[in-house]
Amino acid sequence: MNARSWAAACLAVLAVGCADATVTIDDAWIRGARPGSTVAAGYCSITNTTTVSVTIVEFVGTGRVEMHETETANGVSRMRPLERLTVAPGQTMNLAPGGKHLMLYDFDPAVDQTTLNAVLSDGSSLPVTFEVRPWQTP
Ligand SMILES: [Cu+2]
Repeated sequence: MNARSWAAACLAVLAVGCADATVTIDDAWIRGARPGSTVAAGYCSITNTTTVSVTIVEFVGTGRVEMHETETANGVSRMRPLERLTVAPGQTMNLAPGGKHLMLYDFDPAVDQTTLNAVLSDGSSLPVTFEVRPWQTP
């Protein structure tokens, strides 16, 4: 890349926010709340496109959002909160049923998509649109 196109690329990155240059978040979906509940779970794939570790410190949405991990010990599975999600250089972290996930409290069951902002440890954030699927989705 020559100097001019490099400068143009940097400007493009600045224009859309630095977070776009550090992680990409794909396949973002939410298993909707059960009838009568306002708690939902969110899943996505987080890919670190850089050569250093990238850490997500929180997801921010309209309700309270926590990062959790499901662990099974002695046949009993329980969830524990995670302070951060750190993705190694070039790696993809999958948030999926039975493992790491987002927990959305005060979730509006009527919406069919919602946007959460992934906040990185450097203070930048990345908006991610989550598609809401029925609560029975496996
Ligand atoms: Cu949970």
